[in-house]
Amino acid sequence: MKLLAIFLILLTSGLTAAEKPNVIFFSVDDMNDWINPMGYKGAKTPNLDRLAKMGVTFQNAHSPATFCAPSRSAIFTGKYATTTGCYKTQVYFHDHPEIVPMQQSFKNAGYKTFGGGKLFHHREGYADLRGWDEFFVRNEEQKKKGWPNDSWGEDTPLPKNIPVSPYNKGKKATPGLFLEWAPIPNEQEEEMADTKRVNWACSVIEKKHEKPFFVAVGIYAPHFPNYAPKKYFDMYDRSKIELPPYKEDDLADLPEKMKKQKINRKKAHHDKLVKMGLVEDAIHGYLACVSYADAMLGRVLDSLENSPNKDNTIVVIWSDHGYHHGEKGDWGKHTLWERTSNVPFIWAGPGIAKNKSVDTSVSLIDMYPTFVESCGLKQDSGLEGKSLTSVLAKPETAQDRDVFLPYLELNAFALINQNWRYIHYADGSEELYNLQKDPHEWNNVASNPEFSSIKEQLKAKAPQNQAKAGPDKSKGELKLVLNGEGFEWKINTKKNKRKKKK
Ligand SMILES: [Ca+2]
Ligand SMILES: [Ca+2]
Repeated sequence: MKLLAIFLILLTSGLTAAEKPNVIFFSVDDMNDWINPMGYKGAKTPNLDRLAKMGVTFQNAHSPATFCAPSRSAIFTGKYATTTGCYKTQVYFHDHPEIVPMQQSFKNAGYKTFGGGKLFHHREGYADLRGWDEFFVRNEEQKKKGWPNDSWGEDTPLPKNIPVSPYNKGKKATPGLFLEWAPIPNEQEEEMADTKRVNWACSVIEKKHEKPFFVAVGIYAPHFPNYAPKKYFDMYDRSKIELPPYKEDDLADLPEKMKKQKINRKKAHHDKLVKMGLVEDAIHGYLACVSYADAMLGRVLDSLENSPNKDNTIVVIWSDHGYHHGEKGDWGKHTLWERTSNVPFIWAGPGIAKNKSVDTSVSLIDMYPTFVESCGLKQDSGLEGKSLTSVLAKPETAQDRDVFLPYLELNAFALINQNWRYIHYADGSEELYNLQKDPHEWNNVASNPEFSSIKEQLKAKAPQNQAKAGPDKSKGELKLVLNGEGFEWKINTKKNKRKKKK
C-alpha cells in the first residue's frame, strides 16, 4: 500500500519530496530595469550581479499587469485579468475562490509554505491567507486591520519632518507620499519594515527543514516614498546622476485620448520637477532604494549560502512592474509602454544554467507553470503562462514569443515581442513601435499602412471573450469584513442597490 502511494506520487509529480527543490520567491516593488545585470550602469546592485552570475537573467521579461494589485493577482493565480476580471483592485480570492493560488499549490505538493511582506497588494484585505503554513507580520495589531502589511507606520523609522521632498512642500505629513525621498539614519536600518521581513525570511532559510520549503518574501523598496538609510544615498554622487533619454514632443503621436491624459500628467509632475530642478534628486532617491533592496537580497543570498539548503534551492527575484522617471513625461507605472512592463527577473539554483542572459520575451505569468514543472506542483490546465524550465536549463534554446499585457479595462492591452510592441486601447485606438529601430518607443507607426499586417497579427493574439471587471474594492462594491485574525470580502449590498436604482 505504502509502495503504491509512493509510486502514485512519482507518477503524478515525477519528483519525490527529497528531490523537490526549495524555492525562495523574492519580490521587489516598482523596480524597473535600472539594475546592473540588465545593462544599466547608473545603479549599484552588487547582489543582483551576484545572483545573475549564479543563474539566468531575462532581459525582456514583462509584468502581467501595469500596477501592483493586478500584477500580483495574475502572478499568484497564473491567469491574466482578461480571465479573472482583476484589472484594477478586484480581489481574485473573492471573485474566484475556486482558483488554487500558487502558495496553496506548493502546499498541496508537500511543501512547507512561508510568506511575508508585500506579496499581494499592500492595502488591508489583500493578503490571500490560504495555503500558508506561516505568514509573517511585524506586529499582532496588523492582523486586526486585515493584514495591511504597511511599511511606514508608528513602529518603523521615518525621516524627521515629513514630507521632506521640496516637491511635496505644504502637503500633509502622511507616510506613503508620491515623489518623496529622504535618507534615514543608518542605525535605523534594522527597524525598517523591509529589513524585518527579510531578516524573518533569512531565519527560515537558514534552518534545516523536514519538507521542501517555499519562502515568499516581498519588499516595498524601491516603491515610493524613497526613504532608505543614508549609506545607500551616499553610494551615489548627485552631480553624476544621468537622466534617461527624453524626446521633447514624444506625446505628440499618441492617440488623442491618451495624448490628452498624458500631457496633463506631464504638466502635473514632470514639468513641475524640471522647473524645480528636482529630477536628479528624485532619481537619486529611487537609486538609493534600489541599492537598499539589493542589500536585502544580499542578506537572503548570504543566509542561503551558509545554510544546509545551499545546493537544493531555486531563487527567483521579480518586480511587479517597472517605473517611469520622466520618459513620455510620466513618473510612475500604469502604462502599456516598456518603462512599465520591462522588469528584473533572475533565476538561480539546481537545473538552472549559470551566468547566462536571455533576450527572448517572457512574462512573469510564466512563474507558476515553471514551478509546476520544476517543483512537481499539480498541473492546472488554466495556467496561461509557459514553463521556463527548459530555457533555464538551456538558455541557448530560448525562442521569442508574443507576450500579452492587459491594461486597466476590458479590451485594452499590449502585445510584445523582441521586435514590436503593439498597443490597443478600449476605444480602438492603437500604437505600434518598432523596437529594433526605436528602443525608446518614440515613434508610433500604428498609422503606417506598411505595418498593418503586423498590427493585425499581434492584435489577433489577444485573448478573445475577455472577462468583465469584477467588483472593485476601491469603488466600494466590495466590503472588507474583519473576523478575528482573519477577514473576508463581501459584496456591499447598499452600494450595489444604489447603483441599480440609477
Ligand atoms: Ca508595484
Ligand atoms: Ca512618440
